[in-house]
Amino acid sequence: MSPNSKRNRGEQPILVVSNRLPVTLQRGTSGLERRRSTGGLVSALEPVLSKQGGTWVGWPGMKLRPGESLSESGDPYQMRGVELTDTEVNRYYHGFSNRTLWPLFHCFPERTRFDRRDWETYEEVNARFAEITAEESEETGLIWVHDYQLTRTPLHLRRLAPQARIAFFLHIPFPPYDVFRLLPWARQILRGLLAADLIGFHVSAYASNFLTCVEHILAARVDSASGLVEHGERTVQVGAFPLGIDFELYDSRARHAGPQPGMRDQKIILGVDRLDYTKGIPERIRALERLLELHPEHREKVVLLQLAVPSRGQVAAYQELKREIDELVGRVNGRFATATWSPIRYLYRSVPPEQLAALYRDAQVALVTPLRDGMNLVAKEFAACQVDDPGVLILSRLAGAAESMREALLVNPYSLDGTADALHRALTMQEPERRSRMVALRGRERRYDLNFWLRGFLEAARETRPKLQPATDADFETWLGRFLTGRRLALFLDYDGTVTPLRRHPSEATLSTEMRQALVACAERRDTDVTIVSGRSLADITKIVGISDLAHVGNHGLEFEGPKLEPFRHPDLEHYRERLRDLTTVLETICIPGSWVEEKRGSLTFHYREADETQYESLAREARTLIQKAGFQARDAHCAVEACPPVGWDKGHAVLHVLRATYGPNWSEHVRTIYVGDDETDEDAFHVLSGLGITFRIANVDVLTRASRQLPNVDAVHALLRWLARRRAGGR
Ligand code: GDG
Repeated sequence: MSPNSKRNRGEQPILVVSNRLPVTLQRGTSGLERRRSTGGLVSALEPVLSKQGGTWVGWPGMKLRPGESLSESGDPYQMRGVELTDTEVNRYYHGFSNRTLWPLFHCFPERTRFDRRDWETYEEVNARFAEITAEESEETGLIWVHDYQLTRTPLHLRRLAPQARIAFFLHIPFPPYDVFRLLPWARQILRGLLAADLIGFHVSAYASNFLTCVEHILAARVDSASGLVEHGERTVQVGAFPLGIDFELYDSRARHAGPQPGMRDQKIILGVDRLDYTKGIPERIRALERLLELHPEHREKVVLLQLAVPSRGQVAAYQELKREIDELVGRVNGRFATATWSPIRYLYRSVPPEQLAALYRDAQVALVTPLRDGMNLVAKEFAACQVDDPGVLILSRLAGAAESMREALLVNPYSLDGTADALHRALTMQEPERRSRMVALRGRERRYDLNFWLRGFLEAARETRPKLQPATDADFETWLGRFLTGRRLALFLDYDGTVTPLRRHPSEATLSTEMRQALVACAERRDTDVTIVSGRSLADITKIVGISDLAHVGNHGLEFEGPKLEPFRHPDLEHYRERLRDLTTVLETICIPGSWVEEKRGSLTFHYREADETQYESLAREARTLIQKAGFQARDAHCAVEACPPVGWDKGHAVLHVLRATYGPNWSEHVRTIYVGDDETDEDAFHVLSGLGITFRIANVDVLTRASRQLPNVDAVHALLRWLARRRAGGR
């Protein structure tokens, strides 16, 4: 059977990207062995791809030798491996994924390690996942990236495939703002995710945490009610899509599995987990101990059967946890065991799916008490397998599953007495109450199963999404109203790309009538001074704007003049003007059709906007090299490289100089500053003004800006200027 042959008619193949493939490879005595990977993500996605076909990109767990293949004939979908070196496994997987993001996202900051090298490797590996995915993405309607190991992959994918439909699903919690902001790379993670079109979480609380973080950390515009985020010119949809299980599969396995030896003699309290400190296994054992102390009548009658699947054994915290559990099991068994009974049976391994279904079916109680869990599928699988005499589910309030499984006995896993009480209640609960609860739990899991989740998510991912309404006066009032009250305003605006869209040739970038009116209206206010800050020459920018009330800064700050300013020319300008002529001649030698040199009497720009796109990278590289060789500073701009004199003077210095020259050295006490720009060179001004003013970057999705906020385009700048022109009178 060829890959994809099992695909249901009408369903498009999907491209799933996750850290692990559904099989893990091992080289044994008989050659390459494939083992099914364990864990919630594989449990969720394996049935989907098996049914629908497609490709799964992920790490197979080891390096393949020439001639060895991941796939076997009969596989219902294709697999594409991403190979990792030992150092990468250590830094990207054990390091940043499992020592940084996993504990932090589960709200264990004290267990979280922050290491720059781990972060750098995480970034490199995420980029590699994107490259390999992009190679596979040609015939795919949707690229679906999964989980915390790959939060940067959507951004790298967006660079490689700008038009692709990209969705992301997080399988673990998204933490509250106060926890998430501890991460030194918080902004990068948010930007990585926002390159997707749709971002899904298990429950609405995580989606809402994410939106709060985006609002506070990126200062992006968010519509919380509809889950929309403005990110550059794109609108990103964020939502809750609670994962379900393949209910019928578990139900049928439970009906067909044979009896489990030794399960009928005692009441079984079942725990099933990967061995992970988030799962609350030690707390669970202590709660059992408390039960046996408080209710001796349960001694010799109940057994806690705890399955713990080995997980992340290379991370020290997991090794310590294993030791802790071994000791606890020994201590509690030693304390209560009799010649014929021990209260805890502990299995440190995984069991086959059929046996697991039988255990779920025959257990009287499922004790699911994670300290924090994205969703928790064990709780759902238990309900699906309860086909005989109904048992009772005890579920931690801190699992995502608790948001919907309200008929379970909900507990705080940190409260040993609370959990012991719930255990006693479950063990003594009469059949009518057990059945009433289990019927409701099963009914919901049957309705909201894996298919329901999949359909809902895929529909949302493929839908044409609404755009967030453009920023309104109410938005500007919220961001700037109090900041401006009673103060004079110094407003700085970049020109190209800020008050006028970028054109093919700089000479075409003229001011629209509306923008001109808005600028004039701002400048006419007695409490506002407007300065245009441009990379063009002073003569050029003054001429092209042509509004006499404004101040103008040219050549990235090297020269300026204005109604309240002494004209300024940087003392080294003349010297560099000479040398620029030579640089122009040199750069002209690499010009191909569609690229040209613009000399600006102080700096110059090498443009390549109209050249063949495949030449962009090499042109920029060559230009940078020649500019640096000539002793100038090279800076990337939109389809251009700028050559600036290396005089330690930029737009930031110029803005500070203008502010001091106009309002005196104590200007920051009585003048408010707003700076709006779209370019790398504007970042110097954002840097200088951080904390002193409010800065806006007209952003595309790729940039990591120092600006306080982002605006999507020139239209939004126009709306801002109109609001500034009409706002209530300020200072003086
Ligand atoms: C992450 C999130 C979220 C366990 N032992 C055996 C076995 N398992 C299977 C279970 C279940 C899966 O592993 C565990 O899933 P969980 O959801 O409980 O937890 P995580 O692995 O931490 O999963 C979690 C999930 O992703 C999905 O989004 O719910 O919150 O942390 O399916 O059955 N399977 C077999 N033998 C075992 O011994 N066959």
